[in-house]
Amino acid sequence: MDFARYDTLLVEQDGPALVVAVNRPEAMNALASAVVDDLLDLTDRLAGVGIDGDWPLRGIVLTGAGAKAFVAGADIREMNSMSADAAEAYARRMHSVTTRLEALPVPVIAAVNGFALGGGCELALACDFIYASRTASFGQPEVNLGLVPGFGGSVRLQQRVGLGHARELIYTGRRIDAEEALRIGLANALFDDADALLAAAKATIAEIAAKAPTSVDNTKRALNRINGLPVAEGLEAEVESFREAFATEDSVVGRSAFLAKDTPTFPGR
Ligand code: CO8
Repeated sequence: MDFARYDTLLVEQDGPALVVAVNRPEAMNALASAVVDDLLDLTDRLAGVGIDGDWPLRGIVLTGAGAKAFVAGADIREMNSMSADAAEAYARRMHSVTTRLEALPVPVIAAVNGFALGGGCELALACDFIYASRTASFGQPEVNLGLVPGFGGSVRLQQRVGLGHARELIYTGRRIDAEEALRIGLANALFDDADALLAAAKATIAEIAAKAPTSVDNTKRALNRINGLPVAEGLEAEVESFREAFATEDSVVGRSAFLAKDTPTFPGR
């Protein structure tokens, strides 16, 4: 697949991982419309690849180019001349990007290597989980601009860190450092520098690449669907996903390999 077409993204395949970096370091990788367009195009094309696609894609690492920022939010310069209608359209387009990331059949890891603010924090939250460098910082600073989270933060931040922490972050606009992000469960793990961060994210994708592709796809869909459901409905959804897993060749291969004391080679079907 040709990834050279993007002006605002750097896309590089590395084994089973696709590393995608938002590439506007001069503007702290802010999400100008051109970035949103490129992310929409990329996520649309990736949706068509799937686990049986053109290459054995097993995970995506989303990061920011340069030494300072993951993504410092929506592009404030561009937003400054937007009407409310244009702002709504902008937010809806970003919602499409984030829901497409969640719908991909492979995990997406946010590798947060600097500022993840506003829409940047919201983009990271749409990834399956977040790894961060020790210099990363996070926040929802919309209150400083007379705005509110518009790229999914009102929903996903409380799901990730609980309502209390989400309220505090959104009402104060406070920036928190990587240690605090780790403490409240926003980041899963911290790494000493950007290189170690990327290496860890790729290593996790390589670890997942050895597992049954259909299990990972199935679980990702199930976890997203079950999130926030009442227990009884969640259990029902889990039963459906468990039943679906049983109908896969991967599950036949996995169970047989265990009983034969073999290492399974999963077909991804
Ligand atoms: N948009 C546009 N340009 C930006 C942004 C941004 N979000 N962030 C930084 N830049 C630009 C700066 O303007 C500056 O440009 P220039 O060199 O041309 O002056 C360049 O990047 C470097 O930035 P700084 O000089 O400010 O660098 P510092 O190291 O001093 O500070 C910070 C870095 C802390 C990241 C600082 O730039 C900052 O606070 N940025 C704004 C962060 C922010 O408020 N983000 C939230 C935006 S609102 C949002 O995301 C809501 C999403 C929902 C929208 C709903 C639809 C409308």
